[in-house]
Amino acid sequence: MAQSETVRPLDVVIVGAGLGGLYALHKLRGLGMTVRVFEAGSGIGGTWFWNRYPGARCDIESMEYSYSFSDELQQEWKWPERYGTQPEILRYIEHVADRFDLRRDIQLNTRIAEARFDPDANLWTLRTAAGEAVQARFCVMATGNLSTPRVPDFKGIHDFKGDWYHSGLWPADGVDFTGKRVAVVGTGSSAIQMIPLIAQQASHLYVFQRTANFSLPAQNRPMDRQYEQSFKQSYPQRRQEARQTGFGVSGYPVPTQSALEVSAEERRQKYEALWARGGSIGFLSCYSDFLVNPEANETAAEFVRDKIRGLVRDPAVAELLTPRDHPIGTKRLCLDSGYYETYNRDNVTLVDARSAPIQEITPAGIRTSEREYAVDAIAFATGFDAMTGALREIDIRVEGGPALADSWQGGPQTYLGLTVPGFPNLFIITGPGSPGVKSQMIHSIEQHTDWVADCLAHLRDHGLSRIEARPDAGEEWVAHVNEVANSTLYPLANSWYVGANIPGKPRIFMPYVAGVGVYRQKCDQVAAAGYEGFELS
Ligand code: N01
Repeated sequence: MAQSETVRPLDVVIVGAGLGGLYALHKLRGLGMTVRVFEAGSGIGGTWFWNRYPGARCDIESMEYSYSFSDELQQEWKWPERYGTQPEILRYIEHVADRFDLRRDIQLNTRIAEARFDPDANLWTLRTAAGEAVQARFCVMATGNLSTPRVPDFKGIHDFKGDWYHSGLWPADGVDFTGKRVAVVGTGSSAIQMIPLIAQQASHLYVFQRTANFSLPAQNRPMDRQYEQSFKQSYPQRRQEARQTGFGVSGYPVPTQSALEVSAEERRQKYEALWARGGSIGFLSCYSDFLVNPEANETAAEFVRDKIRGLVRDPAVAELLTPRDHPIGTKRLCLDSGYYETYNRDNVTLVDARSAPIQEITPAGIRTSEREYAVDAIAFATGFDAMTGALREIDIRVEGGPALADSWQGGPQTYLGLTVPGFPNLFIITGPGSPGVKSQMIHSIEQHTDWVADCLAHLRDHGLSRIEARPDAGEEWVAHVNEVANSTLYPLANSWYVGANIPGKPRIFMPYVAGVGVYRQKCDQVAAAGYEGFELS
């Protein structure tokens, strides 16, 4: 049900019905605002709707990776495992939508193609790909950071006689690889999760690895009910604690000790304990200089390399799987369940796509510069046009002005990662320039949305209808984001954080990595100072 332009404008239009869009709908509706959500997919859930590949699972523990806004919700929901699987998280999201009666304001199967701001009327008009229009005073982009899947532009892909898939566009009914010769292209988080499971079905699995990645054991297990109960009892303190951390996860305070202050034996014991505990946040939060000092970082990198050598029987395969081109943690750390051990199977071959790159897809399979691999199916786990892809796909502009995509040619320009100078009344949830992707996402979604809601309530209470980030505030913020990133090891990695996986994308480190606690303080200070850095009218 789209509105015609003559219908009374909404207060807020939200693009995207993932975890971000759903919470924004709930929160803004709670302020008495008229809100409508447009979602391209045929169902809600965003990331968890699209990424249905085998083994898809969250890498943050379920007890943390959940909404905190309703204590009833977090008390009543029962997570069956330590880490949520894709179907389980989607079931949770569906439950939230029903429990808070969200569906009546969500329009599915509707891709937003265009957003125009009329500076005289202070109104956004959004147009769907089907040409319908809706008007709203404010627009919230909850379009996600990993929502524009990227299949490399391989020659011959359309002539491939078998079936091919992308991890982020996986068929809802699943894929049966039993008895098939399968290729997985990529060795990022998605590939590392799907490879052990596909290996169990395929007659032969070829993994095309261009860059070896660090992966840590998830140590997944059924939920310990006593642990769950004690977690639920301490939720208020846990959530509060998470807000002051680096990554938005409780139990991992900002570290103060240097890795180089302690003996090699003490470090090794700590890394062993973290390995046994499972998860990535423990490593990322273990020492103050882990992500800052190459020497400190190398101690952990070498520990993990040793583990790889211990897990993979064939020394040549182990060597190929050993990452050496980036400090550990500067690319998203992968979590796995039996990833390295999978290479001990007779039906699995690791293909070095660095020394012999993929040249083309043939009707029968994949040809590298060395030889052709005949396969029946290809799973591309080749990532996303991250952080800016979904926003750039929408033609967003102020009437008569440049498109957002054009004004971001040199990299995303935001103020606080929440707003864009030159684009009034537009908000982004977990956007570039915010800590979103470097945090427990639901934590950041809630913090960003709460900030936006407070801002809209402030405007309403003061009889204002427009907010716009000042250009100088945006420039200072982007410089600050870069300065913080450049004081760390993050920019050394060719990651999607710097857009390295998209040819031609400017190399800018996009997330804000001062930690969610510091970021929250900055956002709160801006609001407390009467929305410093913004023009309000
Ligand atoms: O994508 P990626 P992803 N030839 O960009 C390779 C989140 N996530 O979908 O490194 C050969 O990390 C590419 O190689 P290289 C998480 O934040 C979370 O796996 O560019 N290979 C790389 O190996 C994650 O970081 C979870 O040399 C090519 C891979 O494809 C983010 O999503 C699970 C190639 C892409 O890796 C993205 O992860 C899944 C080519 N032409 C995802 N082009 C959890 O919560 C690309 N590659 C656990």
